[in-house]
Amino acid sequence: MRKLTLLASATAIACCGVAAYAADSDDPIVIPIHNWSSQIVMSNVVGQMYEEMGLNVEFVTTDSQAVYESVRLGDVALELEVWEGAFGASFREALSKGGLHDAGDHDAVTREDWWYPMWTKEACPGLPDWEALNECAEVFATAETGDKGRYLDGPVDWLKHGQERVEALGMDFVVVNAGSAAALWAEIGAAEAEKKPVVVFNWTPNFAEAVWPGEFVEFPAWEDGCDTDPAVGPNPEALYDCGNPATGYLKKAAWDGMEGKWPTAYCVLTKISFTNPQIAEMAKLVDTDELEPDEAAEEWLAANRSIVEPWMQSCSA
Ligand code: TMO
Repeated sequence: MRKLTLLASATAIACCGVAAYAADSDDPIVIPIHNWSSQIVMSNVVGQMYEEMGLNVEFVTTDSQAVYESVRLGDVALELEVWEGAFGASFREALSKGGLHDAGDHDAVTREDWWYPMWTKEACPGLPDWEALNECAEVFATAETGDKGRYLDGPVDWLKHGQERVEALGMDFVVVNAGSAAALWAEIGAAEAEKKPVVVFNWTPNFAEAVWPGEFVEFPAWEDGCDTDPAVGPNPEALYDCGNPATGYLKKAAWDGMEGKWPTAYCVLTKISFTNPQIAEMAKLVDTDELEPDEAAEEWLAANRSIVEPWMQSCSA
């Protein structure tokens, strides 16, 4: 009955009839939620799409690295934002163990790295070059970091290896991990009034690019193996002596059992492909407009029916 009611009320997919989704299990599709806004909103968007299709959905908050083990074991059904820079290594490791697979790329091109708001360049004109940044280390010094510069890295579970990079490249910086994404935005916001130079972890697509013009620091370019083979990168004895990929992927991942258990939901997952502006907008609805993630998802979906309906319809026949 629940499926019938929900489908009848979902005018957008009235074309497709109830039988279209009957093959999917009634068990909840468990969708993992992490600690940055676009991923939380995107997960709610897709959860709401599944609910429109009459499927049951459950959200669980999980660690953003451990989740690949959870997908592999089928404890969660999928992951909607596999960022190459932060999660490529955990994703590849889980792939090699088996149980999850690559469910396709989003259209979005991603970058995650050391970043500064543009006013920082006045104090350190050689930016964005990393060696110029290092020569300016003292302009980023705080009481906490002595004569070294402060770099505010992301929360520890994003595993950015900031400390390893500082050591591998011999930089005069102290790496401090933010407790949350919100702490990164607070650091930039607090520096803004006096145009204080700051360097923090940031990424794109994100809401921040519309609020604070800025640039990524240019480190030695990423090469495959920089995180596994010391010979890769400028320091022959160290890992992590490269920047993150400057044109990284954003993938979806699925539990191998998802297709058999929820064939329609799986089909929709493979069609989903969000763009940079769409993902930045998802983050903005929470980080700038201060909506709750489920409300942000409702608003995003209402404004983007023409994007999502074809994905749902193409899986209903
Ligand atoms: C994984 N993140 C987008 C926060 O860098």
